[in-house]
Formats: sequence, C-alpha cells, structure tokens
Amino acid sequence: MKRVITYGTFDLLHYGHIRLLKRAKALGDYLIVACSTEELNAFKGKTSYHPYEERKAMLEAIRYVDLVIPESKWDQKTHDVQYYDVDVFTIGDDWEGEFDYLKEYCDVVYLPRTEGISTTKIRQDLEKTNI
Ligand code: C2G
Repeated sequence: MKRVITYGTFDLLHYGHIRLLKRAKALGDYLIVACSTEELNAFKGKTSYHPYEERKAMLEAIRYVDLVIPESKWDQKTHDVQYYDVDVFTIGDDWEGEFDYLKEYCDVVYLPRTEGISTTKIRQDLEKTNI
C-alpha cells in the first residue's frame, strides 16, 4: 500500500483544495492529511474561519482522504513521514523546494496550484459583495 501525506489549513474548503486532495490520492493508495491547528496557523500568520475540529470533520468527509491528523508543529513532517511509513509527501507548488529535505525519507511531489481560487480570494470577494 502506497501511503501519501499532505499538509494544510484547508479553511473555507474550496475546489482548489479538493483538486489537490484528488491528485494527492492519485499518487498512491492511502492519503493522510495533516490539518493545521490554530497553534500552527498562528505560526504561519494565518487565522482560519473554521476551527480545527470543523476543518478536520470536513476533510474526513472527502472521499480521497483516509486519515486526518493534526499539524501542530512546523517541523513535525520528518517524524510523520517515518511514523506513518509514508512513501510520498505532496503539497501545492506554492511551496516548491521548501520541503526537499524530506527526499531523504520519501518522494516529494509539488502539485500545480489551482488558479483563480483561494481562501483569501473568497474572503475578499465576500467583503466586496457584503454577503
Ligand atoms: N491549494 C491549491 N490550489 C489553491 C489553493 C490551495 O492547490 N487554489 C493547495 C495548497 O498548495 C496546499 C493545500 O491546497 O497544498 C492547502 O492549502 P492551504 O490550506 O492554503 O495550506 P497552506 O497554508 O499552504 O499550508 O506545513 C505546510 C502548511 O501547513 C501548508
């Protein structure tokens, strides 16, 4: 069984996230998603609309996702890759090169981001339309 892992906040879940998860799953047979906690979001300078438990529950409802774990520390990836016996680490190519150090433990694949959608864009568009 080929095991894949990816990391992210996945706030205001949108089709860019879903497309990423679909392609991540296609890299193997079992997809683990490490979902950023509020603690990690603070480290990334992000605040999420949905708290961790709600983002975790939404991710668990997605057909491509087999397991959701918390991402509470920026440097937990090396541990996770070994602990979960991961074959492939993948993430969007906005992070190109950032996680090449994991190549010592597994394949590292950067997937093209989906253009035209982001959590930030959703927030900005909603503010403009006063929904
Ligand atoms: N993504 C995408 N296309 C978009 C938006 C996001 O492919 N239009 C991808 C990102 O590249 C990432 C995943 O969806 O792989 C989750 O995106 P975010 O929630 O923004 O995650 P990020 O803040 O980049 O967190 O330790 C790594 C970090 O936790 C990554």
